[in-house]
Amino acid sequence: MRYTNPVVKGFYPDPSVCFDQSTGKYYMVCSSFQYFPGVPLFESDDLVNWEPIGYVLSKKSQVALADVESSGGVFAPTIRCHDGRFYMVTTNNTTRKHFYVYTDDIHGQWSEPITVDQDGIDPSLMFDGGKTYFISTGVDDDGINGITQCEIDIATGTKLTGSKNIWCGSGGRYPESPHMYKIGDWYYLMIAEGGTEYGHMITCARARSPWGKFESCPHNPILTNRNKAPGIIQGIGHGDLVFDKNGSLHILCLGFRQIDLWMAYHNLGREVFLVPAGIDENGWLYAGSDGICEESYELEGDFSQREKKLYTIDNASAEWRYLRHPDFENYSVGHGKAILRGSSKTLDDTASPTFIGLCQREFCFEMSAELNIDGGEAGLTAYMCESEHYEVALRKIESGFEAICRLNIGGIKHIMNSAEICENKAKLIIRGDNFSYSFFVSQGGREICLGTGQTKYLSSEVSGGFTGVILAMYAVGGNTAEFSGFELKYS
Ligand code: 6LW
Repeated sequence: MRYTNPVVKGFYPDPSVCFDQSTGKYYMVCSSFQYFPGVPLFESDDLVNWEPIGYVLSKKSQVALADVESSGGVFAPTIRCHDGRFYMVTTNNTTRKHFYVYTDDIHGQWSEPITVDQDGIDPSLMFDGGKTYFISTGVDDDGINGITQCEIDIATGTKLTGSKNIWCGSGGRYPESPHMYKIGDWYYLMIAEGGTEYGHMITCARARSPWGKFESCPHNPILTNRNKAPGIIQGIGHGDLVFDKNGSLHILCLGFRQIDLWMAYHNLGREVFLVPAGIDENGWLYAGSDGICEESYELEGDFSQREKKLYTIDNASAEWRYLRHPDFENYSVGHGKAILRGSSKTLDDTASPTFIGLCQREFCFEMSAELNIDGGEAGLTAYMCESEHYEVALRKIESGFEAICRLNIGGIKHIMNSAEICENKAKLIIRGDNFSYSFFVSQGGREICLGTGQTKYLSSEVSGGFTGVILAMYAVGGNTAEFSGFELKYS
């Protein structure tokens, strides 16, 4: 069958994948930064259709997120399956600590974190010959910056060796995202270089031992879209290698989609791409179409690519996102309703305002809900981070209630329009396409457009950082907001 990239759309960066021999299923994790729960987890039968099955770090004790900066917190994870146990290893970049958790039931709870004392980010594990290798970026014991490795006791996280540099990459900046694989007699080290922007790439080296000496692949980078122009798909890099059930190799990697061919902005975050890979007659890894990730590929198997087109309160539970450490007393979500109690925290704060949302997965969408408030402010937001977000909201004013459209760009706030409404309830709507978000209020079947904001100002190019837009319901002030009939629809 033919599939289309990205295979997982929206803000799901830094994919890592493993195959569970015992069930024939693939599992994937992604990074999650300041959002809770941490590390989204997906299951797949075919590498193309990925079902969200929840989050790895679902307890606050597993991840320190209080007051973390946007794009701080949980960086790139790795998932591995070994001896019937799943491991997820990641870095909390705010506390600068690597840690891993494990479970014997992928659909159940994961352990409390076990930390490993090594510098850097992007940790990975390789199990080989009864040993566990812990590989990350960072500075080694001799002060060398690059890809660093130690051996650990997987039961305790204790280091059994020092940390030693094993490769500095092929010469690109930011050698990161290392994963090591033993295939035949070779140890392949696959990393990303160039930074997670337009110059991103995947490079590779190989050695006869996990400690090297690693020899750089003569045709590095093995995968990059840095010279593909014009092209919507950019930033291809940070990937993990996986054998499918037919023995073919693939890379699941991140990339992003520009809002338009000639507009180098992306607001959906970094997404997941599936790229065919292989090993050539000289024993080197290759990937994509002459090293480029295209939009569509053939994959052996008789299945179709499915996409969820409608999210409601009752079918989104595996995907809700909260900011940092939410106070769940402020949320009652289910049976078609989200009842939110606002606090003093606003969308402008590096805190946990009352906020519950979903990744924006596609440029074109409509999100709507009937909102009933008894004071304060509540509404729908397209949220990139605390300094870049747009919202349509109802709020209490002296004479009653009003609907507003507010844009926040670089901390500059502007109310595009306001409309006094005769009751404390109305339907709020956000419609998006590649270029703009438009904000509507509807009462008695009469819809008014309150304003429009350009998508490019909610892009990573403007706001910086590593996240993508979350479409959310929120409430501010010590009052109750009842959202009913919430729908997020993709065309
Ligand atoms: C991640 C690094 C990267 O840790 O971006 O794209 C960083 N690659 O490997 C944050 O996602």
